[in-house]
Amino acid sequence: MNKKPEAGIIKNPVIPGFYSDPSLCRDGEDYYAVFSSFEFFPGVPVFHSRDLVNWRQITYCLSRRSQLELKDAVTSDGIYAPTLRRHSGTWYMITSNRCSKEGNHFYVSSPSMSGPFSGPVWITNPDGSSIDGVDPSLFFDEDGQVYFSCVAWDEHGQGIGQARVDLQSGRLLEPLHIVWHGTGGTFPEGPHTYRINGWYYLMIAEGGTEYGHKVSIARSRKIDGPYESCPRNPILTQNYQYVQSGCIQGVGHGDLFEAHDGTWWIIVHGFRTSLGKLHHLGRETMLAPVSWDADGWPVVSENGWLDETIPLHGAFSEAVQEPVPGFRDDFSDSSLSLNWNFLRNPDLRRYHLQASRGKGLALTGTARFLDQEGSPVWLGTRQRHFDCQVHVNMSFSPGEGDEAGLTVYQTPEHHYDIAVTSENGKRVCFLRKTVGDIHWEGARIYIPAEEFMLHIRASRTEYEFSVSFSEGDGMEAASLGSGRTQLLSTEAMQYQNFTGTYFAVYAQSASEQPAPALFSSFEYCPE
Ligand code: 6LW
Repeated sequence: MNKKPEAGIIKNPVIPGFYSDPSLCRDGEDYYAVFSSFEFFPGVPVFHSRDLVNWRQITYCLSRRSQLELKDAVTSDGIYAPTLRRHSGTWYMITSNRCSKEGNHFYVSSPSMSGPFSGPVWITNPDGSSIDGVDPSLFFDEDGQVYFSCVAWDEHGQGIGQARVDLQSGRLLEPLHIVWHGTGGTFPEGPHTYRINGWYYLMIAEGGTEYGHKVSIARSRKIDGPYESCPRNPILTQNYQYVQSGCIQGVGHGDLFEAHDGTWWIIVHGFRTSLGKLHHLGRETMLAPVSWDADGWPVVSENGWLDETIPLHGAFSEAVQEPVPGFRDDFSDSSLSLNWNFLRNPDLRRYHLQASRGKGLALTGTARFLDQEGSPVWLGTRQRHFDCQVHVNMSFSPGEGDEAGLTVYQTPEHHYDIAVTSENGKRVCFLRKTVGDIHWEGARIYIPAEEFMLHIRASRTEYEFSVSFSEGDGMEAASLGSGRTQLLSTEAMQYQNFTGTYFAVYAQSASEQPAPALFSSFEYCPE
């Protein structure tokens, strides 16, 4: 049970679930934040808040295929680390599409954060060639110059590249040159430049996005440096030697900002461990207060740590952080709510909203299976709470080779599915677990009813799967088995994994004429 929220407290994460690489920009008392979205579509979710602790999604920056081509995105490819900035009444969101053939870094813009955002403007070298690296950022200087920065390399290794850019054309006005290599931690990345009290501050992430991730900062009187490292670097990190289940780890990649009341804050990502050193919900967004020491260096949370509970202050001291709610969808709207994502660019002919008497979602499977990349017929929502339940109402009369159901999905190699299919002419349901190259299938349960419900109950350590249907005058319920959260954790993956678990409905079929599966409702309930 959720306890009654207390006023004046930040409970981290402020944006739970897979919302990583946060960047924040303010317009008066309105705060907007954007996040990485990798191979999921639409891309770059936008959240809004007026009190820093209650955040609600308002749109996506990238909602058209012409802005976001993900055809060639492998797992954890696609859209990396965005930066959000506002200049002369226009919002700019700059990011990288790691799998695009058109370029790498690009920005989209809009006069309103509700969008729609423009088509992509690709950032290029002065000779028009594409710029490698990740984590692009924009900085609008007081003299009207605009600076682009991102991860770059020179003979000393990885560092932060910077160059003036002509925003209209996206062309750099000079070659990218490294202005800081960081403090010596691995992977200096995630740069953001700020002009504060006559200094240029360059804040970066270091240490890699895992245990030992950190935030470091340097400053210079001149934008091109030389940059002097803060003597207290890193200004934020967790001590990973003392990992306890549930504690926050991997803190880094942030954005610093001054609130409308003159208080300072940092937004970063980190993750909550489920069991020992394991996390499966992805990197989540955290908030911490910032003060300035006598030498003009920022101090995060007084101790350079990110605590789970931190007092709010300034204009926010009375704010009450409400628990993140669940949702129920009966798919009766003509468009999908912001809760939903596709895997890469969907073939919308396979998804029918309002499919039965103005409600329900009908999915028609293809031969693209969940174990493959590409775009399986899949509609997912992020798991945002360790303890939660998912209930799906479904009707399905599968032919041989047709399958549909509900999955807890991390990657093509790591997912647990409740599969409904036809075997020997009978509708059956079973649990399938895919973990790396291990495939396990549970006992078949015969489902006599055309309409039935699939259920997942999640805890920190376990997912439990079951099916229920009406039988005669009563309800039958059968357990299908359980799966460990551990084996869907980022740490269990063979390849780099930047995302978090989703709950998704799906359909797949080996048949030429697949039968559609109707999902009449989907419910996500935090416990
Ligand atoms: C991103 C990098 C990082 O490009 O992870 O934690 C990478 N930081 O800055 C993917 O999110």
